[in-house]
Amino acid sequence: MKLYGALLSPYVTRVVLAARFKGLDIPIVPPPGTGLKSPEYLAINPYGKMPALVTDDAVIIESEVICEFLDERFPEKKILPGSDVARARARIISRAIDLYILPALLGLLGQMSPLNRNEALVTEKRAELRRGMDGLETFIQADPWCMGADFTLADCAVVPACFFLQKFLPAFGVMDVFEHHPHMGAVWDHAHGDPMVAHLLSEMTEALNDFLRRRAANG
Ligand SMILES: N[C@@H](CCC(=O)N[C@@H](CS)C(=O)NCC(=O)O)C(=O)O
Repeated sequence: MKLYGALLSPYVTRVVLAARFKGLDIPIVPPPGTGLKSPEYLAINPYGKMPALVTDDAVIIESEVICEFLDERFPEKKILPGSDVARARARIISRAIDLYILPALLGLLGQMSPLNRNEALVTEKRAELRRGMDGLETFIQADPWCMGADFTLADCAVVPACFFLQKFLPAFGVMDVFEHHPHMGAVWDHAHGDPMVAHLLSEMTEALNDFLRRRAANG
């Protein structure tokens, strides 16, 4: 198996967390050719997005679908909880990250520089993000993980989102990112004490610093 992608994507790192939790060592490889929109990669994922998982018998795209696929194919250590209601709630959290958090956050990424910022867009995206986080807060148990004692699909989605919230919101004057969302903040704090998750967070920090260094060097 291999996973096309990079650690700077919250969608890719969702899958990496799921795979590592399950004890799967899946190499992460960059898209072939000139990148995500190369003919070679579009033949793998026609949407030209990462991640894409390639196995001996299939190509699976969409991070949440990949996580669920891995959980079914390698069921020894599950990332989906045992009861139908708990599974639905874990999926709600994961879906809410995709629908109500990451689009707003990614919308803000283009507005990082205060010099040429579209303030109306920033206000709109921040309000969208606030609504997304308010909703998510009602589903996260933070006891200590999103769904309680066990690390699940929900944490695989929430932890990378927290990483990027924490890295980018201060640029918009939000210093205490989880001030109004203590459950999300508690999961984020707990994540740092988990060796497997903490290791990925340090890899993500390294990848982000590397990206920022290269961007600065290229002007
Ligand atoms: N719904 C997709 C979203 C994947 C996605 O948007 N990935 C971004 C990287 S963070 C990407 O590949 N963007 C490139 C593009 O949209 O052109 C998933 O969950 O896998």
